[in-house]
Amino acid sequence: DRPTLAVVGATGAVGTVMLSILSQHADIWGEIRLIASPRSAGKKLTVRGEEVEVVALAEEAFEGVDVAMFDVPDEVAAQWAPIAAAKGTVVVDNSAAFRMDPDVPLVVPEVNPHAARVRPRGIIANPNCTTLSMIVAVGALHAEFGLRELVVSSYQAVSGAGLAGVEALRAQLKLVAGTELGTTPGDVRRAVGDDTGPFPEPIALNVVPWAGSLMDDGWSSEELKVRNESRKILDRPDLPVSVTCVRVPVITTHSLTVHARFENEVTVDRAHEILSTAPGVVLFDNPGAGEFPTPADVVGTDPTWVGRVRRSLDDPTALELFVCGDNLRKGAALNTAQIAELVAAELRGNS
Ligand code: 2RA
Repeated sequence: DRPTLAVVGATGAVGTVMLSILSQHADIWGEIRLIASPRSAGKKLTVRGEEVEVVALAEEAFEGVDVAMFDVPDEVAAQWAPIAAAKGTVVVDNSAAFRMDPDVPLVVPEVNPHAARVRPRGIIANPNCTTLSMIVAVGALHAEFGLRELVVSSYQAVSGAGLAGVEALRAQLKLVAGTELGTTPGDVRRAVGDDTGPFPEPIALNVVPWAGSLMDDGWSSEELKVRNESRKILDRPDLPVSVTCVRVPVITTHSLTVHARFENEVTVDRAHEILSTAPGVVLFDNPGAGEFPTPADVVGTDPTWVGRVRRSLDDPTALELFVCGDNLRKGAALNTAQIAELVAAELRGNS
């Protein structure tokens, strides 16, 4: 008997990618049940080439469900994941509600698959898309060289802020297209108007050094997530991690620059060997030929792409990298699906 899967939040930006991934992956699921807010109940969505009617989020919706993938706001996950888990469903949750709970593993199948088996609350958390866009590459280097410190800057796509982020960029691009804007202070802001969508500043023709909400001492919630989640996934609770998160006018695919310092001296040749053989990583690093990853080419693909690998000029134990990952695929839906597939394999093994 193949396990039953539920997709909770099937109609959102990540949910849509989730359904296409489920249609592309080996068909390991029996029933796939689609669950969303009562507002979306009754809608029909296509998965595995079949139309499936969305049912409303309710306790009964989890009846007979073996694994449920959640992509809903934090407060909805905080309320409903324990309800599903109490019914015996293993929940794979893509919100921030449980990521730092010591009784909830935070899993990236290429880095710490073993952690998925120990889940006292019946919940497994999926990391934030910014952490996920770099951690597969960083994890592979850590396994060989042993990390001592990470310094990271992100260049985050607007779809990280959901469909509202995509709509805001598209609307703003229309307002500035074909103009000479971007040459005097405030001209872009005046053209875009006061409604900048989910971003605190215009995002067209601009970069915005902010993602998430304000935390202590000027840090953003997104920056603290990348720090805390990287430490948990790599099982290095004291790892020094410093992060600056920046939003850029890209629809989908987060990029990051990474300064990674290791225990001993490193070489670019060895880093290239590791990255070119690590599962889930593509090394694309030949700047002389103009070859490095950019969101325009990476969007829609599964792997973490790495380029611009250099040894730090002033520190032979450190590497500089440029990393790109599709924030809706590996950054969200794909990693969630991979975790669900790990659980399915485990349930099959136990039955
Ligand atoms: C963002 N990482 O890009 C966030 C979404 N989880 O805004």
